[in-house]
Amino acid sequence: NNEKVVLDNMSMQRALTRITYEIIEKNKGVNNLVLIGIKTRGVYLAKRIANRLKKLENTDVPVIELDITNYRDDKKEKNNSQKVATNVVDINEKNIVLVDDVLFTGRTVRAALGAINEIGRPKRINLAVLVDRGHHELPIRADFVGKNIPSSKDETIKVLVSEIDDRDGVEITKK
Ligand code: 3GP
Ligand code: 5GP
Ligand code: MG
Repeated sequence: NNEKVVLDNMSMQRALTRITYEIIEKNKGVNNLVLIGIKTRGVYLAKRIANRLKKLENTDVPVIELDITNYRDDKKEKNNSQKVATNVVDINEKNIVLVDDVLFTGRTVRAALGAINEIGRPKRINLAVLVDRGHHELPIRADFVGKNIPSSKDETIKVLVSEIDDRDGVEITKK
C-alpha cells in the first residue's frame, strides 16, 4: 500500500472553508459572484463552496457546471455530449471563480477559459483549486489554493469527494 494521506476529511473541510473566506474577502462580498465548477470533481467542490457562502453571507451563488472534455488540445477521446455547460446563468460583467480539483499542466483551465468566453464576458475570472501539484506548462496559476503538493510526474493525486467517492480526502500514490 503506497497511499499517503495528504489531506484528511477535516483538513479538506478546513481548506474549503478558508478558500470560501478568501473568495468573500477578494470580492468584498458575494454580489456579482458566479462559481463555475469543472466536471467532475470541480463541480462538487464548487457546490461545497456555494453551501458555505450561503451560510456565511446568506446568498445563493449560482454554480455553472462546465464539461471541457471536447475543448482539450491534448486529449484524443472526445465525448459525444454536445453540452459544454449546464445551469448556465448570465455571466456578463460577473466576477467568476473557476473551481477545479487539481491544477497540473494548466491545459484544462485554458480550455475552460475558452469555453467561458463562449458563454459571456465576465468582469474578472479567478481560479480556485483544491490541489496545485505543480508541473504547469502554461502561464496559469491559481488565486485560491487548498494545498500545494509538489509531486513527481509518476505520482497521482487522488481527490475524494463523498458525493461520489466513499469519503472526503486527498491522497498521493505512485502510479
Ligand atoms: P475528475 O473528472 O473528477 O476531475 O481525468 C479523469 C479523472 O481522473 C479526473 O477526475 C481526475 O481527478 C483523475 N485523475 C487522476 N490522475 C489524473 C491525471 O494525472 N490526469 C488527469 N487528467 N486526470 C487524473
Ligand atoms: P491539467 O489540465 O492542469 O494538466 O490537469 C488538471 C485536470 O486534470 C484536473 O481537472 C484534474 O482533475 C486532472 N488531474 C491532473 N493531474 C491530476 C492528479 O494527479 N490527480 C487528480 N485527481 N487529477 C488530476
Ligand atoms: Mg478535474
